[in-house]
Amino acid sequence: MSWLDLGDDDDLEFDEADIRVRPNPKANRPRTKRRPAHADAVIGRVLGVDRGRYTVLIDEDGPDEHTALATRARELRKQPIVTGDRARVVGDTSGDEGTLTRIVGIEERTSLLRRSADDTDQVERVVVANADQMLVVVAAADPEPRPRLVDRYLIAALDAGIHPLLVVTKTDLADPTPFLAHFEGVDDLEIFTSGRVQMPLAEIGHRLIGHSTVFVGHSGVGKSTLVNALVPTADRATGHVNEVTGRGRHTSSSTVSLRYVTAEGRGWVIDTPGVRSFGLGHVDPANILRAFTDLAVVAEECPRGCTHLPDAPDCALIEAVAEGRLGERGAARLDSLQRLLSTFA
Ligand SMILES: Nc1nc2c(ncn2[C@@H]2O[C@H](COP(=O)(O)OP(=O)(O)O)[C@@H](O)[C@H]2O)c(=O)[nH]1
Ligand SMILES: [Mg+2]
Repeated sequence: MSWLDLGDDDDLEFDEADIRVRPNPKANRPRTKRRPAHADAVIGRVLGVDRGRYTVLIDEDGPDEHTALATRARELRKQPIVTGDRARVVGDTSGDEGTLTRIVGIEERTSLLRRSADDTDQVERVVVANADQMLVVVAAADPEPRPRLVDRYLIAALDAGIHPLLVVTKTDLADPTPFLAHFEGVDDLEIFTSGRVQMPLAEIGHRLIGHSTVFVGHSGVGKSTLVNALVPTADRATGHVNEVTGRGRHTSSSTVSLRYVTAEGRGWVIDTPGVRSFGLGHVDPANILRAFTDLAVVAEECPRGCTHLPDAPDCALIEAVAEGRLGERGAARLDSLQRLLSTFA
């Protein structure tokens, strides 16, 4: 493997590949680090990380734009550096073969997408930095769509201040309508559908311009297939889902930033490996209800401090469902919400 190869390492599971850090007491705020005295440092965008080596884009949009391979300075200790970070690098930033530059710090982040292994686990894993959009990718079939996993992504996005979008792939295999009914009441959620012969590339592409969009979703849903169609030079590995383990084989296991370019403008696309779970142990429970915009409106009538759990007295949500005002879908949505909330109770 060449130095500049970001490498799709098939053996590396995402859970091992990404970075563990201590819980962040200021849960919603991206962390800042003191700025070391490296006056000669230049800023590079971290495009990807592979076994302790970072590929950084130097002189972004400038006349000398190029990538360089970087290592991290020891003084950074365990501070996570992830795809999307704006790194301060020193030393040989030429990117010439055999050179290695050094990351000495990270610029303040505008956002930080995190997840935990499960909802009770406070140890968080950093997925991507500085994204302002999240494209949640879910397949109409193969693998079966899981509304609750999508709920989780939406919550994580809202919690991180990232605008979510949803695309349902593999509509050639199954009708996405029953699955989409789950999200009917969610305000402002733009939804795309995509199939083998008809991918909404222009529509999704239009949304990518001027943004940094992280593609998330279960392994095998078609994230990398979409990325390859949007960014023809991407060459991301795509593959099949193992029927037994549900894990992708020969699929992309690293998180990589790729540039989306059209005559209309440009943006950044971040392809991530699939995860089976997306724990919300780091999320402020108050942000969970926010992801259920349809229910949040009704919950305004709840008593102060209402838990919305099945035993909550005078809960406006429970009453509305009991009176049939929210329909079957509303009942299912409340069930989803309660399952999520109960893990935090
Ligand atoms: N039938 C069908 N298969 C698809 C579609 N999109 C992707 N696939 C297939 O699904 C498998 C997994 O795709 P991949 O892009 O690797 O998924 P990822 O793990 O989310 O990146 C590959 O075999 C793709 O060819 C689609 O719209 N329809
Ligand atoms: Mg992939």
